[in-house]
Amino acid sequence: VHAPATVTVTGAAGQIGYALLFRIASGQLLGPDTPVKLRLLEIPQAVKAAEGTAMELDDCAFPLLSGIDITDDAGRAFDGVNVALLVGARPRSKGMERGDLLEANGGIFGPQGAAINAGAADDVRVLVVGNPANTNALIAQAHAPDVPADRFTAMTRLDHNRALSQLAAKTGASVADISKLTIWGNHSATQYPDLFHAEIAGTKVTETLDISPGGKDQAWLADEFIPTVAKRGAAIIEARGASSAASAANAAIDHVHDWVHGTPQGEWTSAAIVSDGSYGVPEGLVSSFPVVARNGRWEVVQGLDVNEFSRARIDASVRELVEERDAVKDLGLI
Ligand code: NAX
Repeated sequence: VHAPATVTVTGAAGQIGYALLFRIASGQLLGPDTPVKLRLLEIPQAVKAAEGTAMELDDCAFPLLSGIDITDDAGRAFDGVNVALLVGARPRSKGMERGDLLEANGGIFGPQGAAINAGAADDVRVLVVGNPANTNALIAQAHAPDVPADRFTAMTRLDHNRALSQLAAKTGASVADISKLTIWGNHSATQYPDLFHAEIAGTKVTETLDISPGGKDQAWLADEFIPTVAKRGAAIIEARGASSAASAANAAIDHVHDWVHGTPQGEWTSAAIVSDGSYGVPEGLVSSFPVVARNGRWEVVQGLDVNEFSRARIDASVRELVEERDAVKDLGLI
């Protein structure tokens, strides 16, 4: 059994927090050998609700849960943190312009990045879930100059899992047999779920589905698969009357678990990480790539052939990230 790890969850009283905390405390985030100390960060008005969730966590008597602290102070929340899950964010309200949204979130993710810089453990890993996730991660990272930039990531794993599920439904395959699918770019409607390298039980999807230009399945790819994955969040809200929560929590667990324990041999996944310039994505942007985790670090899968269809879509999503970065720069948030 390892020493306890400190896991901080922001927005802990929210609906993703409610789906996430019990899974962390039961050992699904870091594995059965790592006890967990939870830190719940909330805004003052929601501290009481977080206390209620903590009472339920107590009542589960999880053997691996070695303590819960609840606070509205970022400095306390991130002191000694090993894994930081930044879930709480400022949602877009009616009539809010993009600049206002970015500014409101800059006021959250800037100070949280600074608190991570000041107090986090040397091995800290940060996953930003709160939207706009990629740019919120960029803002936090910019405020943490002493933390290696590659410790800041944003979540596109839910998009990845949604794409797996849609491809499985189309082909009748099991999700477990699908590999090498990629989400590129921003966690937004411009994201590009790429099937051109995907395999089902080791056979290229392009041998089963004719998704090449002019091919019989190209319309399905462009008009069904891609928009269904990209707009799945809106479809969930429409059906459930609330946004994705359990599936988002599940994706956060998958992301951190793979980051710490490694991705399976011969497979890859998707995560938004700080670009090193790979695939023409400007250095420093937090953009989604095909990635493997090795020795506790994300590495971009290199050498993939990017066709014209993919190039145009990757570029469009990256352009949106550049615009968001330029906007937060102009606002003085980075
Ligand atoms: P909720 O509104 O249920 O919960 C958010 C919680 O964050 C609230 O309890 C609020 O008090 C808290 N909060 C706000 N500001 C805070 C701050 N400065 N410090 C600490 N806590 C703060 O939202 P929920 O459904 O849990 O979603 C959380 C975030 O995840 C949203 O930004 C949402 O857009 C985003 N999502 C991201 C996804 C992704 O794939 N990257 C998918 C799911 C989800 O939509």
